[in-house]
Amino acid sequence: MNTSQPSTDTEADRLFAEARKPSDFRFDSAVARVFPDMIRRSVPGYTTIIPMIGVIAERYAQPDSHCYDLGCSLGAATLAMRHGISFNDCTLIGVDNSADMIERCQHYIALDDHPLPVTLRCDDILDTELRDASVTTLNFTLQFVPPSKRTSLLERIAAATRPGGVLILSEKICFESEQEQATQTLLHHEFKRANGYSDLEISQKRSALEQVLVPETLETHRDRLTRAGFDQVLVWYQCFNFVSMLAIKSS
Ligand code: GEK
Repeated sequence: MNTSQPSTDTEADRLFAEARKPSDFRFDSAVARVFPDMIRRSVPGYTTIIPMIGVIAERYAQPDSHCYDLGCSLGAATLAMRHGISFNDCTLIGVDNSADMIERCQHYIALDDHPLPVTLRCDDILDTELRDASVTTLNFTLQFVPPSKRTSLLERIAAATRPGGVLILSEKICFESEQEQATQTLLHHEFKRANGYSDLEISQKRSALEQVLVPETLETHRDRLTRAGFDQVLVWYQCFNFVSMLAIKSS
């Protein structure tokens, strides 16, 4: 399975290296340019989660169904799904509302020679049409959706999912216990330092994300997924304050 993105035309992430005026984080062209380096160095477990999305897609994709990657960015999870899905009549759709991301994503998809067609939509995942789904991925995307809109999105995904289908949901989480919150945050920052980010970069990025990325507890996610219509919710991966869940609709 070759799901790695070509790294030749991506830049190192130095976006927060110099002191800058505080402003909210946006998925613009500057972020799109450095995105593979940024996410690999910032999200513990990302490089494990991506190929496992391919493994999960292989197990749960159903013939003649739709598979979605919602908030696809440059298509890393889309490509993993493409390589995992073994039915050539599946329709694979990547959705992102950042035109800069979709433009670059198109390029990566074109460089990959797998025969399963990929449709990219520059669209808001809150409005985009979802139907007849077997595998849907939200890989670190729901955290950017305003909390008040998360329940209706998950209800729409569950309603669009066939019996036996799944949602893969990866998120940065927070913790009820202040002590655990502090320890997991510290370990995440150690991970970033080990990947070459300075204290200034870590603190400026943290401020930029404060209003934009809203983490919730694992319990909140489990409850919401169950209420939305999924029958089984399990955590298949956790590294510090980053988890990936599998929500399954019974056959
Ligand atoms: C990966 N899944 O590499 N509608 C559409 N797209 C959205 C919305 C929305 N409402 N909100 C945010 N996005 C990818 C990584 S990144 C995670 C996902 C991160 C998009 C946003 O434009 C961005 O491309 C993506 O969700 C989040 O596996 O940067 O930590």
